[in-house]
Amino acid sequence: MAQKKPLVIVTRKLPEAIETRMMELFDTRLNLDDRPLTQAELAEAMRQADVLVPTVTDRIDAGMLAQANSDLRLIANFGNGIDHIDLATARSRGITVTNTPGVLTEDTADMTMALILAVPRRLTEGERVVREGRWNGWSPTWMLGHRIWGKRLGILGMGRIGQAVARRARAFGLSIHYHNRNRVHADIERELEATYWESLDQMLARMDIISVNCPHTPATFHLLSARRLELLQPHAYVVNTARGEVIDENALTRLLRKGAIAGAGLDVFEHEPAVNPKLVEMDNVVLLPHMGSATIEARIDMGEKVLINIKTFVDGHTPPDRVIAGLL
Ligand code: 8YV
Repeated sequence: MAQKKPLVIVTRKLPEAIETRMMELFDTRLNLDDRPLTQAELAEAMRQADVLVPTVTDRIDAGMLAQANSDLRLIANFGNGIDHIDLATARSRGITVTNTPGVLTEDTADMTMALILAVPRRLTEGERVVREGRWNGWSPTWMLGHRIWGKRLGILGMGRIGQAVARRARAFGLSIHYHNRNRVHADIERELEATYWESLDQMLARMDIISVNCPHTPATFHLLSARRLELLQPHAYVVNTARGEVIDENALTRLLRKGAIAGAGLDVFEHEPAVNPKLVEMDNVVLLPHMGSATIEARIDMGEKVLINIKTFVDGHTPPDRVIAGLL
């Protein structure tokens, strides 16, 4: 007799090819109008699903996990970061969590590089001038930014994405510095001509541009605290395509306003989708709505990973992207 298909509840609209395959493989409930679930709706999904496919917009804390029915054995996250899921509680309840690493590395690194270029070269500021009809013609001393070539880039988090950023940055003449929980392999350091800083404080005080590329974990929450941000040189720029929570956003805003930091490029925010209104007022800040992995290719690859993780799990095997608490 054919086995009963597991009920998979997907919390957001996914690329159509992924949804179609999901429907073929499992008893699937989609969210076709893409409205984010309320906490009450998410709790209801936890009570019904055998497998939940959430995204970064779903907060799955201990209280939410307590709602799960006993058949919910897998949370197959659509996305790499899993800071919105209480991993320890999930594990204690016997729920496996998977993510989608590797397939959004290059796109996120591209977006990081785009911000590294956009902020010092005043890209969006110039674009606004043209669009708003405020351009009165070329001038030798107007709209001057700062050169990228020859500057020092300090990468905070030298994992897959950090390394992909470093490769791009080298082509733009930046010298690579990094701080990471663990020093990367000597071959990688050599390839990237990267300088390792065991002391984050020491690195921050010496860089021209800082790029945040580490995950948000309890250990990295406000890693760029007010005290650390104050170590930056006044001509330094900060770029973040990782997680807003890694930077104390209020402190960053305050230091940008008083000119203690030259500018920032932010794709992620501490209280997404809310953005500090003071940041919106500033010309030296480029703001993006969490689009680091927003390519159709990445989103399809992420979906494929979700499908593989679910299928291997329901077939009784360890899914390839099982997240192990404490290993992040
Ligand atoms: C995703 C991300 O779009 O994967 C991540 O960690 O930050 C994003 O690029 C999002 O998480 C999807 O859930």
